[in-house]
Amino acid sequence: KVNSEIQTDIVTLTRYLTETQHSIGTAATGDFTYYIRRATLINLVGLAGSENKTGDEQKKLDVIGNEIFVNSMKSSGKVKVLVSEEEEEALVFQGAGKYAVVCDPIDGSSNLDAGVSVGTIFGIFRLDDDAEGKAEDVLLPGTELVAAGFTMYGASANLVLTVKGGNVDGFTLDNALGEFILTHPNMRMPKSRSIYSVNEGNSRYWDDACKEYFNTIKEKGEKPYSARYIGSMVADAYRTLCYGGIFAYPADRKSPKGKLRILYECAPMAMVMEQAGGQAVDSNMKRMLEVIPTHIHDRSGIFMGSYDEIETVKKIFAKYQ
Ligand code: AHM
Ligand code: MG
Repeated sequence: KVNSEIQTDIVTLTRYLTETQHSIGTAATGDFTYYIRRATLINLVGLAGSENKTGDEQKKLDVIGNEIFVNSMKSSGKVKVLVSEEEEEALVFQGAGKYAVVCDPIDGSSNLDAGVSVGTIFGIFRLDDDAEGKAEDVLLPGTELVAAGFTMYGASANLVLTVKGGNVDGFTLDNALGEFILTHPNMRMPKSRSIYSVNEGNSRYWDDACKEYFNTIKEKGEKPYSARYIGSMVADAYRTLCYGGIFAYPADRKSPKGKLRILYECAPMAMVMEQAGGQAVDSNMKRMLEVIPTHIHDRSGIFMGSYDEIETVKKIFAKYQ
């Protein structure tokens, strides 16, 4: 007798990418598929390995994580331009690569010593065929991303991935198999949920619109919101994706441009949020995916999360504009 409880039709990341590639249609070359598989897996393995061997301070792990990411992108032969949070300049690789990759190799690294979840954020642009390969090639709005996502190395290793025009799908690493398994297909964010996530220690620097919004959700609703702030964007974003609510890192008087980086923190997360049914805007209430950086490491304020919650933010900010 076959036990119907046992899942026999497992979708691994490899299978998923092969199948998605078909559905993308004739424009798909397979290059992108190859890139993701390499990037996520190799980076993850490298991260775990180096942590065990060195047990070293967070700075070192940042550097190691970055080197692993850079080397895997370089050796793929598919990437022409790479922007990493850890590299001052954009890296340009020789060869026939058609893609530009933007990444934060270990986001949330200031939390590493405390065992808090960290992760890798990434976005992928397809370059024009005649692109020379320079930093300016990636000064693009997030609407140009062909794919984006992030990993989170926590109680389990999770990978969230979205391809332009597609769903947001969640995978969990099966350590025994060494494969990411599709465990959260078509992740949809609840339209609203009473959870807010912001570094409230900065509230004295906030502008009046920002103060009013957070006061409103704490003081004026039927019941107060729950506060949840991990201080590691991948973890706060993952929770927001699963449960709903809002995550914000507003621009303020101390950081007039915000803290988080447009290319490899804000834009990829905004793409994930939107494709899961949520929204993401900057501190001027402009759609985050339409913000164009003028420099690869430019920052922005960001508000992202459940659709209705961002509508409320916009309404309150409109009074002050
Ligand atoms: P990092 O890329 O140097 O790790 O900085 C980004 C992190 C995010 O993960 C997190 O949302 C934010 O910085 C937390 O900042 P703060 O400590 O100011 O609240
Ligand atoms: Mg970061």
